[in-house]
Amino acid sequence: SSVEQSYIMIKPDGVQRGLVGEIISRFEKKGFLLKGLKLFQCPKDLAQEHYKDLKDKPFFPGLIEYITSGPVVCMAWEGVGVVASARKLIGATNPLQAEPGTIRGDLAVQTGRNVVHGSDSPDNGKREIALWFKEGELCEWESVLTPWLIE
Ligand code: YYY
Ligand code: MG
Repeated sequence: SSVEQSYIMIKPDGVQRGLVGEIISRFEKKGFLLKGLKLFQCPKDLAQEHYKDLKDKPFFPGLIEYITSGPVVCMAWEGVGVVASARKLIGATNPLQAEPGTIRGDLAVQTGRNVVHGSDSPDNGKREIALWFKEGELCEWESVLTPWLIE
């Protein structure tokens, strides 16, 4: 795998339930690099653009209502293979099917309240980070831990 970026978002239920620190910790502890972070009330048009591939699904209106129902935590995480790895850390879309040890498996019950989003491909990682963050909101920095994580 190569160095990639993934857009990870704590959804309004994760914020309301006080799971922000817990969820951020999972990505920090794994060893990924945080490049962007903000608390954000998402406007409807942005939610619709983010989930545009799902616009014909019956659950789409409810999904948009849920995502815009309160603040979300927007994050850009970088690392070797971060996109697929983050999807594994997050777990299956339906939390009842998500393995214990995953975020959804440990912390959520229903698909429509599954606490966190993660990009499904490196291209979508780029697209989503560009969609949710403005110029200047990402930080270019190096962690002193990198040599202890990457050979
Ligand atoms: O990438 P992931 O979040 O695991 O699932 P997607 O298939 O991309 O769907 C995005 C989002 O839509 C999902 O996290 C919850 C919601 N959703 C739903 O409410 N009901 C479904 N049957 C499928 C998805
Ligand atoms: Mg998805």
